[in-house]
Amino acid sequence: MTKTIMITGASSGIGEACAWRFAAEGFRMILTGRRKTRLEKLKSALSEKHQVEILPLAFDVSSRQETEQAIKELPREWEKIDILVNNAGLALGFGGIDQGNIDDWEKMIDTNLKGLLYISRAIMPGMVERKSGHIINIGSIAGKETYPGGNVYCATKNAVDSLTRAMRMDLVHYGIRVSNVSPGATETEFSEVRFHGDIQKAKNIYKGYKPLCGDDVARAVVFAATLPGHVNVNDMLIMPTAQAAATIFNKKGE
Ligand code: NDP
Ligand code: 8X3
Repeated sequence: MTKTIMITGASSGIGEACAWRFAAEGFRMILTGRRKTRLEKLKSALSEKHQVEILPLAFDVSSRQETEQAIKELPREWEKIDILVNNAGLALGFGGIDQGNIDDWEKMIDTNLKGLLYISRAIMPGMVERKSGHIINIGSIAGKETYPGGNVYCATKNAVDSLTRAMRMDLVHYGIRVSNVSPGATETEFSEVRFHGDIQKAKNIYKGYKPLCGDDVARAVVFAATLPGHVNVNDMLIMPTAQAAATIFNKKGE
């Protein structure tokens, strides 16, 4: 039977790349994000190329009320979600913690941490009831290593790492798989968002080396999702070849 996947944050970057890869594999997909027009456009483009059913669903994962309502109001034929990719997330700011913007902190915590929890809490009971399912959390190198200026973003991704392990322990009894896919530098809209729309600053992050692209990460996510049911990818850290650690790059291409 065709599996149903929900990808949060599918309106750009890694989430959108996952949508293309999963569409090519024939999955039915619920694609979420706040930007409804983007999701509608993606649905049209995907349906034109691949004969798959797609439900675009616009809501803000950082709002508990919006998230609970969106899941509660899913049409009956979309209620059974086999795979959840918790991808929606963002970094805001890249400076010293003593000067940190508290609104930015709250947005990162509300989205990357609380948002992931809200959506998972709404989806997990169905998986438990069916005794099957797969949750794939998108972590980050920032969850493995803390780097200067990364402070609160790193803390949220550390929390994703920790929650992935916690979910695996609590859900193992129901045959549910839980994976963490943690990318290094990936060129998406991520840095543009982090620098509050400063495109030049964002471009500089990826200068002098070849970063990952969304599709590089999507391949890893699809790999984890399509392994036989008795195999679980616990943790996958994927980096550009030119990146050895959070702040160590080979920028000889500069
Ligand atoms: P993008 O900015 O390109 O994509 C982020 C996605 O998250 C968008 O689709 C955005 O949709 C969605 N999103 C953000 N906030 C919310 C919200 N409150 N509610 C619903 N959706 C939201 O960045 P990436 O693709 O790079 O980021 C995807 C994930 O990968 C994030 O969790 C990020 O932390 C992680 N990551 C990124 C890396 C990188 O270097 N790029 C490396 C490691 C991890 P919309 O704006 O429409 O709501
Ligand atoms: C995004 C990668 O290194 O900018 O999670 O934190 S990094």
